[in-house]
Amino acid sequence: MTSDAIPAAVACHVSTRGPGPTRLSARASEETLRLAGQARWQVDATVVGSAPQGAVARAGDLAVLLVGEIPDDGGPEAVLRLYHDLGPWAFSELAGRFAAVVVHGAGERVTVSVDHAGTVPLYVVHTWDGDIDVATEAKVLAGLGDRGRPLPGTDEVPGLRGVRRLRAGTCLTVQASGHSRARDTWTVPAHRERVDPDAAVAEVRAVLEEAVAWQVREPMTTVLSGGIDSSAVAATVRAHSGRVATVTMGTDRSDEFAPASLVARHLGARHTQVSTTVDSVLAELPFVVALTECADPAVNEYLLPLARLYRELPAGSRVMTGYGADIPLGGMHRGQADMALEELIVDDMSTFDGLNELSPNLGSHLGLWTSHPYWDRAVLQRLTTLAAGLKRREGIDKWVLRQAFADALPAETVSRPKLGIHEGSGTTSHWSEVLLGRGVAAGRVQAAKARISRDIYDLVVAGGQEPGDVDLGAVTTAVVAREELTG
Ligand code: AMP
Ligand code: PCX
Ligand code: MG
Repeated sequence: MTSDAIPAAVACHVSTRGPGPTRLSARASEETLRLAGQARWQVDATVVGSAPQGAVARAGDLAVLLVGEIPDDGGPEAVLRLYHDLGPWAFSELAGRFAAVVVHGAGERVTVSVDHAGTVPLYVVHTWDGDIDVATEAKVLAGLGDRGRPLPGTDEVPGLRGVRRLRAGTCLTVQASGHSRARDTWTVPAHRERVDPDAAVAEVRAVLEEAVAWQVREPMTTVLSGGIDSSAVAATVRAHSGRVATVTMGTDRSDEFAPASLVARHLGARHTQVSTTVDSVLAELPFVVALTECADPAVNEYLLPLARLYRELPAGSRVMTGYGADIPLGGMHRGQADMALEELIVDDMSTFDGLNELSPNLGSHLGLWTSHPYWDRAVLQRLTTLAAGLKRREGIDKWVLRQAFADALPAETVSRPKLGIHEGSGTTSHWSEVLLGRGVAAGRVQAAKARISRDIYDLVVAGGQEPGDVDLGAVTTAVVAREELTG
């Protein structure tokens, strides 16, 4: 599949064990490339994307593979130039939505890095035999890590022994000989800046404009709920490109069609509505778990409706979302005391890593590329470092964002209270009712969701089962029979 909307590489598996079968979920062109090769140290990469060859740049004894994208149309060549000058510190300079693998010499040294927020996950196995495997999905490394070494800057993946996930904003150099070293390339800002409210409003708008500008690539659709986050993104796309295409999904249980249409009309958007059943949304669970490789039930509940909606979008296109704005802006904490907001934001910003909410895998298995401008590095930096008093002001949540788009959106949209996608689509309440219908006690519904997510994780991530072969009804029956959930 060749499409300008899709990066040259969206997934990879790099190995010093020679080319072998690998089963990445991403759907696009796939090629096996030799990154380095001499005697023992051949390094082969299976690369999936719109132009896998174009994802690799070489110079001297360096080869760089770039998965995802960096600003200014910089490809792997830009990474290579920077790496040439700065070595591993190159990755502190790079903003973007990417994972990168640098192979040194004949492959006896491999450097890997992910972006500031780890939005393109990367998993590593380094065996005691000296083999190195790196992949954008943990499950393709299952079984390789039995003799895996510990690695700095990484966390072990639950259920997959020896498979390690590179932490957000980390660069790791692994030597075949055994020595390895990790460096921070970005850390969640701990400080807050004193910014005049009017200046903050202007800066938030400007920084979001820049983030959208570098990530717009046609064909592109903005997934729109009609809430402030996605409406601000749609307005920014419209301002940048002179046009915007939007899509809203609703179910037989609940929808946000009216507020989304209001925004679409205001922006003159090419707007589509997708109607589906809430049952088909819930049926995405095995796919969502397989793609996020995360068993967190809350995150999976947020992603279910998005995963279902993505199925309706044409392969080869790009999707822009408003996902994640609530994390640095503290938008999920309505009703909590103002004093606590700063602490709640600190908590949310210290727990995102590994949830893989922003992983491109959720779209790339359908041939889509997703981007989330609120988690662009500069936007995230700006939003995080603003004092909480600019985030909840005059009793209004996400005040600074609402103010920033007050002149670009209908007044009703600017003041619309937050409604999470899991609520607006009826996903949360439907799943709860299914479980109550199976006899789960009201106070045990969350526990049941967690157990079901965990069981599915064990099947599709640790167990390597195809998500399409998982019977959610059977998993639910097993969990209800096994756990004490009914009393
Ligand atoms: P939320 O923060 O819960 O509104 O959801 C995260 C993102 O998902 C939003 O910013 C939108 O980009 C997208 N989204 C939420 N609800 C819908 C919907 N009903 N239809 C299409 N996209 C949606
Ligand atoms: N969201 C939030 C993020 C969900 C919380 N994630 C976290 N704490 N890491 C958002 O869009 O910002 C909803 C549905 O609310 C998704
Ligand atoms: Mg919303």
